[in-house]
Amino acid sequence: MFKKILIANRGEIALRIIRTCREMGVKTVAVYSTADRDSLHVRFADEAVCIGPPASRLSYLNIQNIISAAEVTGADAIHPGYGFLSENAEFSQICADYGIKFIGATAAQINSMGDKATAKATMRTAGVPVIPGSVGLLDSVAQGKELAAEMGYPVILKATAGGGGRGMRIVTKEDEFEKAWNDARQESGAAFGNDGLYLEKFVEEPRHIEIQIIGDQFGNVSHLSERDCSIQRRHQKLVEETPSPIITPELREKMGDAAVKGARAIAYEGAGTVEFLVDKHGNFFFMEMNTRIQVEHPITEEVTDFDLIKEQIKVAAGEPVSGKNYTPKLFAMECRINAEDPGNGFRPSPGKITNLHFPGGHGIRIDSHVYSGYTIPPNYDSMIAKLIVSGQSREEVITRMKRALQEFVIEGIKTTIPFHIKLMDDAGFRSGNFTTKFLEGFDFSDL
Ligand code: MV4
Repeated sequence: MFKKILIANRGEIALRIIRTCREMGVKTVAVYSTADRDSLHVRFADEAVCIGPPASRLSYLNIQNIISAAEVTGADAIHPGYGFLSENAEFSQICADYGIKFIGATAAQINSMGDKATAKATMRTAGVPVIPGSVGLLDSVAQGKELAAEMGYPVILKATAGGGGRGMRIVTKEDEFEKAWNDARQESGAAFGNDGLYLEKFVEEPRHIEIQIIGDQFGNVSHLSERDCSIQRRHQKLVEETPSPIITPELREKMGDAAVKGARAIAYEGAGTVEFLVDKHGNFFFMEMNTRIQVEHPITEEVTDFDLIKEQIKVAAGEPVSGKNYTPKLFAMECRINAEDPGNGFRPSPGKITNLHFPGGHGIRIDSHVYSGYTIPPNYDSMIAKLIVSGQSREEVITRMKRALQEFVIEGIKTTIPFHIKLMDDAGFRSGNFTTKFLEGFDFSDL
């Protein structure tokens, strides 16, 4: 087992990792920017090293400074959390070159899933259902149009370097194809330095359902069932839940097997997520694979009683996974509490928290790094807490979530709490019958 893990992250996930390290008897090193001097991850880690000024590029993305911090403190592993360097192949490789274990995917695995057209081709070859479309990148507008005519409109052009909706264009008829092609190429070239595009049949009103997997160094892969992440606004997830209201035990087994098959095909090591779109007929298609621990991992932990960070650390240290799969024993839901004003286009609302009270009681978990008197810096992600609720049924979870949201006090800044309270009362949400378009029709004006 590792003696000392450096956590190359901040905020709630840095704290989350420190907590598990403590339980495992592993020492921790926090790194922090000058904007985060007063953060809890700095206080709760065994050691802390300042790695630069507030701008992420100069601190949490500064590979040299982070490697130096690991060398100076004698850390034998680095946990990257999510975001920042968690899916950076170069960083994974540099850690390996320095003899520091990167608690995450190898550079080869990150690269193979980071290029979306390649990822899709890999999954297709492995026998995982993929969305009908081009095999690999498109060579020309003409080829794209020909394929689109064959499949029938609407279709969607996607950037191979994309993800999270950037460089993506829906095309509803042939007249629009060329402009969409040019726009998507331009946007992805500017954003990613890679303008490769691939084409898919557009799946209308899908659900976004992902399977949590974990693989070890011996080729074993287990899955831990699904998370339903259909409640998103502009590709930002706001609520996640498990089990999915639309997943039957049969579909769970099929999607779980597909995810495991895909992960085995790349000898995947560590925690990962295989994202699927599920259409209204219950057909599912591979979309992307995330080679990191995700924000919403706690809902899976609550329903499977499995500490995913602990398992990540164990497999990185060379321990095997069981190879058996886990099905939900409970229901769980997470509301992301962001320092944003939901009544004003979710505009960021950084600043000082003048008064804070966390809800409590049975079935409540809060993963957060904030405290009363804490100032949220404007430089980073606006998520300040995750309210994770578990219970015996979806109805119980929603009732408990609403109660917890009403008990939550955060003063001095705007938060997404009023949005979540309204959502918990929404008949469409409560029915469980919604798609990724759900929030497009939501009235935020009275929040
Ligand atoms: C799609 C799609 C429909 N059909 N692909 C959005 C982000 C990126 N990861 C892929 N996305 C989508 N791909 C096909 N062939 C619809 C979306 C999509 C979406 C997916 C999941 C959750 C929310 C979404 C919101 C808009 C579009």
